[in-house]
Amino acid sequence: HCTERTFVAIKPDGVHRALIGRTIARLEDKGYSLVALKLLKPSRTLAESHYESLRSKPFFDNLVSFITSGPVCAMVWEGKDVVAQVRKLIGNTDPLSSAPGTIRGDFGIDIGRNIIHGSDNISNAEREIQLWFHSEELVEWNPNLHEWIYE
Ligand code: YYY
Ligand code: MG
Repeated sequence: HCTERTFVAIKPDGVHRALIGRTIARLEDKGYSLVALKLLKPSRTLAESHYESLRSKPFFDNLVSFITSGPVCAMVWEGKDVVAQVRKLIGNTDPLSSAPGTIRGDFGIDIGRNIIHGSDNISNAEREIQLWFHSEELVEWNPNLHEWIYE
């Protein structure tokens, strides 16, 4: 089966607002499988490397302070087209533009409190998974539902 993987993180606002369960349910409902999961307070080094491409942006320091305030629920999800599909389920970066039915469209208002992160392409997904997880933390398993989700 397809083993494309993506990195997803429920940010501190999503954790404080008790949205972990509902967020996970949406990805499970779609048919994706969880490969790894942990709750942590990310270090500044981790948060800065995670968002390194945004280092020059005016919102970078606020973003890093916010993410390091924790807790963050870090996850790896697996399945066909999971990187692009999770981005669709999450919705546009600014909740003003994210469609109702998406996680950010349904649960967020401000861009700096948009609940959840999902990798934006396959190579960033690989980079972020390596950054947040040790390889032993990634669990290989074959969900029994697969024959009913994939043709
Ligand atoms: O990938 P995504 O999270 O949708 O957006 P990015 O452009 O990678 O920005 C990461 C993160 O930064 C975004 O989720 C919120 C925050 N941010 C912000 O606070 N203000 C902006 N103008 C743009 C992004
Ligand atoms: Mg991004």
